[in-house]
Amino acid sequence: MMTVEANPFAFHFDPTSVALIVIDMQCDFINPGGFGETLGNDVSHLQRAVSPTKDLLTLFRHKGWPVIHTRENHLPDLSDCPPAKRDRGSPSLRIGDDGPMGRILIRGEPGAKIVPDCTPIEGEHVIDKPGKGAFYATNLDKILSKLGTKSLVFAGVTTEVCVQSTMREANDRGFECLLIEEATESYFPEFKAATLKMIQAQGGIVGWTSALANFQAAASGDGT
Ligand code: C5J
Repeated sequence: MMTVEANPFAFHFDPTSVALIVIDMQCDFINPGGFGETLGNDVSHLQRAVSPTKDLLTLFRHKGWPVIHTRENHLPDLSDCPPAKRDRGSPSLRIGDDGPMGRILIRGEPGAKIVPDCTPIEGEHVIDKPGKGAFYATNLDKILSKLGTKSLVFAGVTTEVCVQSTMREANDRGFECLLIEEATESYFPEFKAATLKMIQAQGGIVGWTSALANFQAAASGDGT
Protein backbone atom coordinates (compact mmCIF):
# COMPACT_ATOMS: atom_id res chain seq x y z
CA MET A 1 0.00 0.00 0.00
CA MET A 2 1.05 3.60 -0.58
CA THR A 3 0.09 6.44 1.72
CA VAL A 4 -0.57 10.02 0.67
CA GLU A 5 -0.64 12.88 3.16
CA ALA A 6 -4.14 14.16 2.40
CA ASN A 7 -7.22 15.87 3.79
CA PRO A 8 -9.13 15.08 5.96
CA PHE A 9 -6.62 12.29 6.75
CA ALA A 10 -4.14 9.97 5.04
CA PHE A 11 -5.22 8.33 1.77
CA HIS A 12 -4.02 4.75 1.27
CA PHE A 13 -3.96 3.08 -2.14
CA ASP A 14 -2.75 -0.11 -3.69
CA PRO A 15 -0.65 0.66 -6.79
CA THR A 16 -2.10 -2.41 -8.50
CA SER A 17 -5.64 -1.03 -8.36
CA VAL A 18 -5.27 2.73 -8.82
CA ALA A 19 -6.27 4.77 -11.91
CA LEU A 20 -6.10 8.42 -12.88
CA ILE A 21 -9.27 10.02 -14.24
CA VAL A 22 -8.78 13.33 -16.04
CA ILE A 23 -12.05 15.16 -16.44
CA ASP A 24 -12.86 17.29 -19.51
CA MET A 25 -9.50 19.04 -20.09
CA GLN A 26 -10.97 20.26 -23.38
CA CYS A 27 -10.42 23.36 -25.49
CA ASP A 28 -14.16 24.10 -25.16
CA PHE A 29 -13.69 24.75 -21.43
CA ILE A 30 -10.11 26.01 -21.23
CA ASN A 31 -9.59 28.12 -24.34
CA PRO A 32 -11.29 31.35 -25.46
CA GLY A 33 -14.15 30.90 -27.95
CA GLY A 34 -15.54 27.65 -26.52
CA PHE A 35 -18.50 26.46 -24.45
CA GLY A 36 -17.14 27.90 -21.18
CA GLU A 37 -16.73 31.37 -22.62
CA THR A 38 -20.16 31.33 -24.30
CA LEU A 39 -21.61 30.97 -20.80
CA GLY A 40 -19.89 34.20 -19.76
CA ASN A 41 -16.94 32.69 -17.90
CA ASP A 42 -13.35 33.94 -17.66
CA VAL A 43 -11.62 30.82 -19.01
CA SER A 44 -8.13 31.97 -17.99
CA HIS A 45 -8.74 30.55 -14.49
CA LEU A 46 -8.70 27.00 -15.88
CA GLN A 47 -5.25 27.31 -17.46
CA ARG A 48 -3.69 26.82 -14.02
CA ALA A 49 -4.80 23.18 -13.94
CA VAL A 50 -3.01 22.24 -17.18
CA SER A 51 0.59 21.94 -15.99
CA PRO A 52 -0.19 20.01 -12.75
CA THR A 53 -2.45 17.65 -14.73
CA LYS A 54 0.36 17.11 -17.22
CA ASP A 55 2.68 16.26 -14.29
CA LEU A 56 0.17 13.69 -13.00
CA LEU A 57 -0.15 12.17 -16.47
CA THR A 58 3.63 11.90 -16.67
CA LEU A 59 3.75 10.14 -13.30
CA PHE A 60 0.98 7.63 -14.11
CA ARG A 61 2.51 6.88 -17.52
CA HIS A 62 5.94 6.40 -15.95
CA LYS A 63 4.45 3.98 -13.40
CA GLY A 64 2.37 2.17 -16.01
CA TRP A 65 -0.80 2.89 -14.00
CA PRO A 66 -4.06 3.22 -15.99
CA VAL A 67 -5.29 6.59 -17.25
CA ILE A 68 -8.83 7.51 -18.26
CA HIS A 69 -9.76 10.78 -19.95
CA THR A 70 -13.29 12.13 -20.26
CA ARG A 71 -14.72 14.62 -22.72
CA GLU A 72 -18.10 16.30 -22.32
CA ASN A 73 -19.63 16.54 -25.77
CA HIS A 74 -22.64 15.66 -27.92
CA LEU A 75 -23.35 13.85 -31.15
CA PRO A 76 -23.52 16.09 -34.23
CA ASP A 77 -27.31 15.55 -34.49
CA LEU A 78 -27.69 16.50 -30.80
CA SER A 79 -29.74 13.34 -30.18
CA ASP A 80 -27.93 12.90 -26.84
CA CYS A 81 -28.37 16.52 -25.76
CA PRO A 82 -31.50 17.17 -23.72
CA PRO A 83 -33.27 20.33 -24.93
CA ALA A 84 -33.21 21.48 -21.30
CA LYS A 85 -29.39 21.63 -21.52
CA ARG A 86 -29.22 23.37 -24.90
CA ASP A 87 -32.02 25.85 -24.32
CA ARG A 88 -31.13 27.02 -20.83
CA GLY A 89 -30.12 30.63 -20.18
CA SER A 90 -28.79 33.17 -22.65
CA PRO A 91 -25.35 31.98 -23.77
CA SER A 92 -23.68 33.87 -26.64
CA LEU A 93 -23.70 30.58 -28.61
CA ARG A 94 -25.61 27.39 -27.85
CA ILE A 95 -24.42 23.76 -27.98
CA GLY A 96 -24.18 22.81 -31.66
CA ASP A 97 -23.80 26.40 -32.94
CA ASP A 98 -20.78 27.32 -35.05
CA GLY A 99 -18.02 28.98 -33.05
CA PRO A 100 -14.35 29.86 -33.52
CA MET A 101 -13.32 26.27 -32.59
CA GLY A 102 -16.04 24.57 -34.63
CA ARG A 103 -19.48 23.59 -33.40
CA ILE A 104 -19.81 24.21 -29.67
CA LEU A 105 -19.36 21.01 -27.57
CA ILE A 106 -19.81 18.64 -30.52
CA ARG A 107 -17.80 15.41 -30.70
CA GLY A 108 -14.90 15.58 -33.16
CA GLU A 109 -14.86 19.39 -33.43
CA PRO A 110 -11.62 21.20 -32.50
CA GLY A 111 -13.22 22.68 -29.36
CA ALA A 112 -14.17 19.25 -28.01
CA LYS A 113 -10.58 18.01 -28.22
CA ILE A 114 -8.36 17.70 -25.16
CA VAL A 115 -5.75 20.47 -24.83
CA PRO A 116 -2.36 19.49 -26.31
CA ASP A 117 -0.52 19.25 -22.97
CA CYS A 118 -2.99 16.60 -21.75
CA THR A 119 -3.61 14.72 -25.00
CA PRO A 120 -4.29 11.01 -24.46
CA ILE A 121 -1.67 8.56 -25.68
CA GLU A 122 -2.17 5.09 -27.12
CA GLY A 123 -3.61 2.65 -24.61
CA GLU A 124 -5.39 5.27 -22.50
CA HIS A 125 -9.17 5.21 -22.26
CA VAL A 126 -11.15 8.16 -23.63
CA ILE A 127 -14.79 8.46 -22.62
CA ASP A 128 -17.23 10.77 -24.38
CA LYS A 129 -20.03 11.76 -22.04
CA PRO A 130 -23.20 13.76 -22.59
CA GLY A 131 -23.65 14.68 -18.92
CA LYS A 132 -21.66 16.24 -16.12
CA GLY A 133 -21.05 12.96 -14.29
CA ALA A 134 -18.85 10.50 -16.21
CA PHE A 135 -20.83 7.42 -15.18
CA TYR A 136 -24.07 8.63 -16.79
CA ALA A 137 -24.67 7.09 -20.26
CA THR A 138 -21.07 5.79 -20.59
CA ASN A 139 -19.17 2.52 -20.12
CA LEU A 140 -16.93 3.91 -17.36
CA ASP A 141 -18.26 1.36 -14.85
CA LYS A 142 -17.31 -1.50 -17.17
CA ILE A 143 -13.84 -0.09 -17.88
CA LEU A 144 -13.08 0.30 -14.16
CA SER A 145 -14.38 -3.15 -13.39
CA LYS A 146 -12.20 -4.65 -16.14
CA LEU A 147 -9.17 -2.76 -14.83
CA GLY A 148 -9.90 -3.90 -11.26
CA THR A 149 -9.79 -0.29 -10.09
CA LYS A 150 -10.46 0.45 -6.43
CA SER A 151 -8.88 3.89 -6.00
CA LEU A 152 -9.41 6.82 -8.35
CA VAL A 153 -7.16 9.87 -8.51
CA PHE A 154 -8.99 12.88 -9.97
CA ALA A 155 -7.82 15.85 -12.05
CA GLY A 156 -9.63 18.14 -14.44
CA VAL A 157 -12.23 20.84 -14.84
CA THR A 158 -14.41 22.25 -13.56
CA THR A 159 -14.02 21.43 -9.89
CA GLU A 160 -17.61 21.95 -8.76
CA VAL A 161 -19.35 20.70 -11.91
CA CYS A 162 -17.99 17.66 -13.80
CA VAL A 163 -15.19 16.80 -11.37
CA GLN A 164 -17.39 16.90 -8.29
CA SER A 165 -20.33 15.18 -10.05
CA THR A 166 -18.09 12.31 -11.18
CA MET A 167 -16.38 12.05 -7.82
CA ARG A 168 -19.76 11.75 -6.09
CA GLU A 169 -20.89 9.11 -8.58
CA ALA A 170 -17.65 7.18 -8.01
CA ASN A 171 -17.90 7.52 -4.23
CA ASP A 172 -21.44 6.09 -4.33
CA ARG A 173 -20.11 3.13 -6.31
CA GLY A 174 -17.53 2.33 -3.63
CA PHE A 175 -14.37 3.83 -5.14
CA GLU A 176 -11.86 5.58 -2.88
CA CYS A 177 -11.46 9.00 -4.51
CA LEU A 178 -8.59 11.47 -4.19
CA LEU A 179 -8.71 14.89 -5.88
CA ILE A 180 -5.36 16.54 -6.59
CA GLU A 181 -5.79 20.15 -5.53
CA GLU A 182 -3.58 21.94 -8.10
CA ALA A 183 -4.82 19.74 -10.96
CA THR A 184 -8.38 21.05 -10.84
CA GLU A 185 -9.82 24.52 -11.40
CA SER A 186 -13.09 26.37 -11.53
CA TYR A 187 -14.13 29.57 -13.28
CA PHE A 188 -14.98 30.68 -9.72
CA PRO A 189 -12.06 30.35 -7.26
CA GLU A 190 -14.50 30.45 -4.33
CA PHE A 191 -16.40 27.46 -5.77
CA LYS A 192 -13.16 25.47 -6.04
CA ALA A 193 -12.32 26.27 -2.41
CA ALA A 194 -15.84 25.35 -1.27
CA THR A 195 -15.79 22.08 -3.23
CA LEU A 196 -12.50 20.98 -1.68
CA LYS A 197 -14.03 21.64 1.75
CA MET A 198 -17.25 19.78 0.87
CA ILE A 199 -15.30 16.72 -0.26
CA GLN A 200 -13.21 16.62 2.93
CA ALA A 201 -16.05 17.46 5.34
CA GLN A 202 -17.73 14.96 7.66
CA GLY A 203 -14.76 12.59 7.64
CA GLY A 204 -14.27 12.59 3.86
CA ILE A 205 -17.91 12.28 2.88
CA VAL A 206 -17.01 12.39 -0.83
CA GLY A 207 -13.34 11.43 -0.52
CA TRP A 208 -9.96 13.07 -0.04
CA THR A 209 -7.94 15.97 -1.48
CA SER A 210 -4.18 16.36 -1.49
CA ALA A 211 -1.41 18.55 -2.81
CA LEU A 212 0.27 17.25 -5.97
CA ALA A 213 3.64 17.08 -4.19
CA ASN A 214 2.18 14.76 -1.54
CA PHE A 215 0.89 12.37 -4.17
CA GLN A 216 4.20 12.49 -6.04
CA ALA A 217 6.12 11.77 -2.81
CA ALA A 218 3.87 8.79 -2.01
CA ALA A 219 4.13 7.42 -5.53
CA SER A 220 7.91 7.68 -5.50
CA GLY A 221 8.01 5.74 -2.26
CA ASP A 222 8.77 8.75 -0.06
CA GLY A 223 5.23 8.95 1.36
CA THR A 224 4.77 8.42 5.07
C1 C5J B 1 -19.21 22.33 -17.23
C2 C5J B 1 -17.53 20.66 -16.83
N1 C5J B 1 -18.73 23.16 -16.31
N2 C5J B 1 -16.68 19.88 -17.49
N3 C5J B 1 -18.58 21.16 -17.53
O1 C5J B 1 -20.23 22.61 -17.81
O2 C5J B 1 -17.34 20.95 -15.67
